[in-house]
Amino acid sequence: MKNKSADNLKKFISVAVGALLVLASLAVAIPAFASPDQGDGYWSDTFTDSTGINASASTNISVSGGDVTLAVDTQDTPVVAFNDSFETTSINTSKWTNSGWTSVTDYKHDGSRSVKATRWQTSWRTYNLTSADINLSAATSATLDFYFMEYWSLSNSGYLNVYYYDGSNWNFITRVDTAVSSYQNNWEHFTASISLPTYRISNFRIRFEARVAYSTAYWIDQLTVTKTVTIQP
Ligand SMILES: [Ca+2]
Repeated sequence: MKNKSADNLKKFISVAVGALLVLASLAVAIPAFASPDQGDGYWSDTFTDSTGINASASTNISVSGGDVTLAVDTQDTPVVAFNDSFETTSINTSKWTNSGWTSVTDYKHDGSRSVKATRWQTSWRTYNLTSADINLSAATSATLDFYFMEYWSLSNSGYLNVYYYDGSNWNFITRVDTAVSSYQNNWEHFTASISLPTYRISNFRIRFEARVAYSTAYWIDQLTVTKTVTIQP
C-alpha cells in the first residue's frame, strides 16, 4: 500500500517546481525596469517651445556627456528686403516718397532706366528720395547696396547724402560723392552693412538727399537692401 503522505509530498514538489519554472521564465521575459533617473529607458525633455516639435521635419540629435540634447539645424539665409532697379517710367510711389528726383533713360547701371536729381538753375535745392518701410526686425545682418553716378559742374557745393531712419529720427550715414565727376556711365558702387543694434526695426528707411544747382547731377540705380534671417527647416 502506497504511502499517501508520500504521494502528496511528490505532488506538492511537482507543483512547486512547476511554479518556480513559470516564475523563472517570467523573470526572463519581463526584465525589471530601470529606475526612472538612471540607465536605459530614461527620457526627459525640456521642450518649452510653444510650437512643439514639427513632426514633418527631420531633426539631428547630438549626444554630449551622457545627456541627450536635441539640436535643430538652422540656416542663415540672405533675402531681399527691398530693391528697385528704377525701371518704371515714373518713380514707384509704393516704394519711394520723392521730391525732385525723376526717372531717366540717359544713364543706367542695369535695365534701361535710373533715377536722377539735377537742377540747371543757379539757386541750390535739396531733393529727397525716401524709401518706404523696410522690415529688418528679424534680421541677423543687413546690407545696403546701390550704384551711383555724379556730375559736378561746380565742385564743393553739391552733394549726395545717405540717411537712415531709426524709427524716430533720421541719421546721417555718409556722403557718397567723391568730389570727382564720374560722368558718362562711370558708375560707382556703394555697399555697406546696416548697424542692426540701431536699425533692427520693422520700419527702417533710407533717404537720399541730393543738393543740386548749376547742372550738378546725381544718378542712382540697382538698389538692394539684403537681410540675413535665420530659418529653421
Ligand atoms: Ca535700372
